[in-house]
Amino acid sequence: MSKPLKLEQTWRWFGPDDPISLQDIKQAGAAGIVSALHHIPNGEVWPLKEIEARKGLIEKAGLRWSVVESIPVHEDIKRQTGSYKTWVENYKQSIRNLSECGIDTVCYNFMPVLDWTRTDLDYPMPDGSTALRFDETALAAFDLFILQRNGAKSDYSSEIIEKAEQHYHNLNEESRLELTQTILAGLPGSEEGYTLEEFREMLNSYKEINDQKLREHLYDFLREIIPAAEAAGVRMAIHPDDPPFPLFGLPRVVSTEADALELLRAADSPSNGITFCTGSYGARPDNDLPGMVKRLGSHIHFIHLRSVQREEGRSFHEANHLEGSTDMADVMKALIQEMERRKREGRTDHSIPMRPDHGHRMLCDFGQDSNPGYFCIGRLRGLAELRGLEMGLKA
Ligand code: DNO
Repeated sequence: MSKPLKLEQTWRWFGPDDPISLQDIKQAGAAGIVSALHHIPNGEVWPLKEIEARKGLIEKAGLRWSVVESIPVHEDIKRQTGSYKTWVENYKQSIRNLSECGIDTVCYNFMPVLDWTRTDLDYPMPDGSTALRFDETALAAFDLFILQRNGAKSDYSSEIIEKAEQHYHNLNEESRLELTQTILAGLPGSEEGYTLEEFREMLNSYKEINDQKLREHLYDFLREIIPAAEAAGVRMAIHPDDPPFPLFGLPRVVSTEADALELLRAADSPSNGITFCTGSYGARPDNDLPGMVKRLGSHIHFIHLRSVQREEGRSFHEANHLEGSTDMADVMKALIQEMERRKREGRTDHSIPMRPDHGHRMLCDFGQDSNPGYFCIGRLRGLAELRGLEMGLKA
């Protein structure tokens, strides 16, 4: 029997240490799990035994391990330094091992040094919930006056520098430390955290790598792993840069529709795909989200649905899933059309896995320890709204 034509509702589970249990996730109505072996060091092969153990836990709860998010890409691969060739071979082996266990979708990213970046993890919303926020002034204050990065000044306008200086002076010691921790300690899912000194060293190691070089390194990586993924029947889904513009003078190469197109062309294969993250792409007003679904749709292997409210300049905060700057109904319509198209073409992957990405901290989330952005009630609300939106649009 063919699968019903609807997005596969999934939920990110950080593994046995996640304060939100698989039983909780079942009650949220998700059927698929998005998970990763966070304990395996970056670069190492994911052993079959470990994959099977995680899969066993998920299946025992009556759920399915739908997507791996993520197999991290070692910094050596992004810089083409050190043992990067070994890490690439290991990456291919991890893909094959996942395939052997029946797991066929893998999310990853190619952001140098930091995975996603925010400056505030508890930004108060008018209804009493809190949101994640990226404030470009706070980021510049950190860069210019806490990190004191060489050459940072040339990356900002004089207006931002002035505002950042003011911002910095208004912060007490504790708030400066908190800002530093928020940016450097590593948000959930990012496997690395740094001290200020380590961070300076990491930035320094990218001194010679400009946008063009990082692109070449990404495309070289794709030309290696995509054929291996195709042979194993695994779909790779690259996550966009979050936020989708350069930070700390580092190059960014997965921020726009043009970037996505270019990387898809670099290794022409059905296995070369994208994670369509409406929150990350949506932080740029020049990314036309429904249009991207129409044009890149056949390569969308995984979907993160959330909406950001764009503020002045490059700042934004995360809105409720159906609010903010993204017209989620338009995005959903385009996704439904993409699923219908796949079905007509006889593709078996028409139920594209989707997860509600992030969510406000609300209600009893305040009494519970959890990963920033990954609270239970906020995501439960998001998933419920998105599920209703999809059903309503199909009615
Ligand atoms: C943040 C996540 C990212 C994502 C990675 C994918 O909430 O969307 O950490 O998992 O960038 O590799």
